[in-house]
Amino acid sequence: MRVSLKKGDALVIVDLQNDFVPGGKLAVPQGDHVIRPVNNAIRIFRGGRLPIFLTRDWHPVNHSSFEDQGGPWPPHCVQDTQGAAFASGLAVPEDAIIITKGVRTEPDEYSGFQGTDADGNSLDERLKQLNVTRIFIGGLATDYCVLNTVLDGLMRGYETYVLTDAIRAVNVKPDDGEKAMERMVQHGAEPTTTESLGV
Ligand code: VGL
Ligand code: ZN
Repeated sequence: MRVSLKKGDALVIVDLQNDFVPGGKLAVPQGDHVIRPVNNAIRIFRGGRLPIFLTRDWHPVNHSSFEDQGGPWPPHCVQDTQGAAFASGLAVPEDAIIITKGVRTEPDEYSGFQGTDADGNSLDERLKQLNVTRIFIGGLATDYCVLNTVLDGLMRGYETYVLTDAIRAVNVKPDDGEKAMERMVQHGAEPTTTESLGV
């Protein structure tokens, strides 16, 4: 089914950073496969002069989610390292709004709605300033930051679309990604693909 983009729509790309793609510290299997569809979505949103948000995981070296601090993950996305930079090949628009999260030692922040822009505005504040009512979400990882960003978006009343060709799961348990997708849909998310988008 085609989705016609219009004023009030925004693209939100979650944590598409070097450490989450193969070769990175916390590589999501096939995480690099989302770069092409995400770039496709970026091109379409740019064509429609619609806002583009990029969230990033941006941890201090002693973040509470790291194994050496008793957390579940190997150290990843440490502030100002190459691993925390946006994935090579991602077509980051100059005017993209960067939302940074996980900056404090704790707690863990899986949702883009817990992050802020360079001026300290939250994602929700920025979306409201731009009169956004529908958000289109892609990025990494399906079973963590994408899941939590989508659920928060729905809870805050945004019509929320999941770009299924532009997400991949960590799958600590093999069906985590599938279960995350089911949860998002149960809460009202609408699955679509970058190929279905047009302005
Ligand atoms: C993420 C694990 C730890 C994510 C971030 O972006 O999905 N996952 N930190
Ligand atoms: Zn993290």
